Amino acid sequence: MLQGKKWRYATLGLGGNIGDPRRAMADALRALDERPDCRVTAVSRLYRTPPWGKTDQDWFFNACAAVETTRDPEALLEICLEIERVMKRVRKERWGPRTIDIDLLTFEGASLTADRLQLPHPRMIERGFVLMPLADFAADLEVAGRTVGEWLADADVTGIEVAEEGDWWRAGN
Ligand code: PH2
Ligand code: MG
Ligand code: MG
Repeated sequence: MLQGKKWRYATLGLGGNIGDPRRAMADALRALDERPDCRVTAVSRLYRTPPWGKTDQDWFFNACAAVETTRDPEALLEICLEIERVMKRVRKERWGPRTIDIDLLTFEGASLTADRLQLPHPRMIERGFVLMPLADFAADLEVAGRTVGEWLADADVTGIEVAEEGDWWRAGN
C-alpha cells in the first residue's frame, strides 16, 4: 500500500576549514538532496568566518540549509554523520580544524535533550557563523523563544563576510 509521506522541516549548519570546504559542503548538500527521504529546499549564501571557540586555526567556510525529510531527527542526524564519514571527515579535537561538519540545528518545533542529539542545537543562538547564514532563508524561524533575526541582531558577527551568492552548491557552479 502506498503510504502518504509527511515531509518535516529541519535546518542544518555546515562548515569546514581543511582542504576544500566549499566543495565538501556542496557535495554533502547534493548527496542529501539526491536521497528519496530528504530534499534540500533552501541554501544560504556561502560565508567566510573567523574561527570561533578555538581561535588559533584557519578561517572557516560556513553555510546553512533547509531540508524537508520523511525521517525522524535521530535518523536525519545519522544521515548527516554518515555523509561526514563517507567524505572522510578529519577531526582531531573539539572545536578544532575539520574537513566538514554537518550539524542538525532545528527539526520542526522539536525540543529534545538526548546524549547524542540536542534540539534546537544548544549553541546556535550565540554563534554568528550559524545565525547569519540561517537568517538568509529563515530569519522568522523561532528558536528558543526568539526569531533567528532577533538572535542575530545580538550576535557577534565581527569578520564574517559573504564569499559567494546564488546556487554555489549546485553541480557546475
Ligand atoms: N565550528 C566549530 C568551532 N568553531 N568556527 C567557525 N567560524 N565555524 C565553524 O563551523 C566552527 C567554528 C565546531 O563545530
Ligand atoms: Mg559544529
Ligand atoms: Mg558536528
